[in-house]
Amino acid sequence: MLRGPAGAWAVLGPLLWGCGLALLQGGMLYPRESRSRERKELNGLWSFRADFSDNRRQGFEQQWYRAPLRESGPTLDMPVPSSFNDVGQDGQLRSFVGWVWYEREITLPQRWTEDLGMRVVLRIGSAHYYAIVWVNGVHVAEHEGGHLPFEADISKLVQSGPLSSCRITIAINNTLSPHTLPPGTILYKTDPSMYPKGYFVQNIKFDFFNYAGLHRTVLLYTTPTTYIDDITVTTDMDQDIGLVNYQIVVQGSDHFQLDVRLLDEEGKVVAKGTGAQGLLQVPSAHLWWPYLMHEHPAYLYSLEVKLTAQMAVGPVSDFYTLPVGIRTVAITERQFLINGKPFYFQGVNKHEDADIRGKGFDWPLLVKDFNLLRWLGANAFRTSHYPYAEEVLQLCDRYGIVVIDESPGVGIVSVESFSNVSLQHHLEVMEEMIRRDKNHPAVVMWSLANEPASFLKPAGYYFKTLIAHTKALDPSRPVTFVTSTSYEADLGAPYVDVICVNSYYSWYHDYGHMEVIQLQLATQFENWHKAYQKPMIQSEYGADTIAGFHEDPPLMFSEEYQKGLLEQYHAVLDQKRKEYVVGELIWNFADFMTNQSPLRMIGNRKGIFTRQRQPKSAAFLLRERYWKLANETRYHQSAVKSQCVGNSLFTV
Ligand code: GCB
Repeated sequence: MLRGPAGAWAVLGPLLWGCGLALLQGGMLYPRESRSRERKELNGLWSFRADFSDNRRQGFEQQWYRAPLRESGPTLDMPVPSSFNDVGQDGQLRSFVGWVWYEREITLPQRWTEDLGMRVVLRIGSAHYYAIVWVNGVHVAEHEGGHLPFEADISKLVQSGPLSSCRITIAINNTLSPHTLPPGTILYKTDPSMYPKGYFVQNIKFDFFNYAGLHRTVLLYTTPTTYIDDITVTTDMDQDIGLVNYQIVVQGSDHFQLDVRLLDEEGKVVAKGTGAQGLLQVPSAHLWWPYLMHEHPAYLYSLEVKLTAQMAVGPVSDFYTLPVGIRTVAITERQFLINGKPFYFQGVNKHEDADIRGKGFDWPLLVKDFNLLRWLGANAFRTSHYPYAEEVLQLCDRYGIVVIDESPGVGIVSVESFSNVSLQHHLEVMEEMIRRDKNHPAVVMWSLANEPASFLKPAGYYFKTLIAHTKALDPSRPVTFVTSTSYEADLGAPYVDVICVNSYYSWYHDYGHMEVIQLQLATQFENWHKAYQKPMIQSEYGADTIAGFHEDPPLMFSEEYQKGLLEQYHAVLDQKRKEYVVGELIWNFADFMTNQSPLRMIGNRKGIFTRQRQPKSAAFLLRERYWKLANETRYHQSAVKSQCVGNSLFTV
């Protein structure tokens, strides 16, 4: 990828990817059922206990993992997936900082504990922030980072003797430090006239509530002991021939055979291959197009991988099927190209956030959000400010919603958070994130951070190193970070492919003066473009709005003000998108919870939908705009018509 015509990338991409792949050790394939694989979700009620002891270490001192948690003291019922903060009535638990303990007793199918040819894996989708895991009191895994999955092979443990049940204990700590992602600090308040002994608070420099707990599915899955560990797919086009490069990593044996088939949506085999790597050619390929860019967006093929190995016990097979979208991504000085055509990000920033469940994964909420996105005519979002659940990206693949996939690098504002210790962790997080998300056609760009203090001296080296590493891991996608530093002072900007800028004109300054927005925004774009000649995205803009507040003439916090502010931005975006601006992402899709502060009225209210997903007036404004934008571009026409008829949403 990167600068220059898509054609150059067609030649270099597959070769470069080969180099990148070598850097990633071990796979993190999404656990799918197949003829050789089973899965057992452990969602539901877990036992829970927060360690309120002064040093928060009583659980370790008393080894709560050695016996059922209820024997250590009183426990609560805690739903998984969910944040623990908002499900109860206890204010102290809502703002708890330290170790919490989760436990679940499960029964395993007899075969799983007896068949030594079977591998049993415990997978935790997300535990915020640091997690330690024991099975029947035996330590099996530790993981740092709240937004990416981790696994433990527990076969030996569960197959070591007759077992009727199995106890999983997970201790999770939500304490942040200057070196975690996101960073945070613990502040001890020592004035005895104001605070009790040992009083502390956690300070954060990001604008969302630090929800914690088991936020995504916890599950067990099986594979044979010789198994498909990882698959990497990159795609390209040569005329109308789709090119699918694949690389497969097998664990458990060096002697195996791999058979690969690519099936279209009708189930017809369109290409076949053998071996651990290869190039599949698909004549007259259906491309993966974004929503509203084609009458059949989001076309997905299925890559069926079959592994056969000769083991002492006889032949063993493993099967895994990966959805594959054939598409290309490239940029020029002024454009973001998908399949060689200019793509305009008309979308939103989101959060994983909702009433009661906090950041807990929830299918109804997810489906509602995707219905709203399509109702809006949005074709893209940024996973502000951390990687979202894998199921979210799967729906993006299926619906053609393009994703800027962001790491949890939010709130990097102190010199300490640019240190080598922090950089090392950030490099590892990018490895985990790319390992998990590399095969999603919807993901078209990596974002490394949001609004870091990129004017600080160490920021130049930090971002140069981080971006180089990310590109080495995945040369097939552009890389960015989202800035709010001025174009003259930003030391990381020289290294990004696309300039993403957040600005809040007439919100965080010039309060109420919407008349200055157009001048200030035009100046912002022109300065950045003159300095860098790179495509630009307005990655945030917006205004807090309390649904139901009306003021005419518009006043801040009213629905009229939000609409008015957006319209001022749109006037400039409409000029600059004809030049080098390639996208606009509203802040925010929906209202969300934050820390308490006099600047936040029960959370951030910049949503165009409320936290309960009801529209404010601005949602209708954006909807009109996005459908108009889709309508404007010629090659959109038939797509828009068919979407409109299909969804009965819009009359052309
Ligand atoms: C920003 C941040 C975002 C905040 C938003 C706001 O620049 O990137 O996390 O929530 O502004 O509303 O202040």
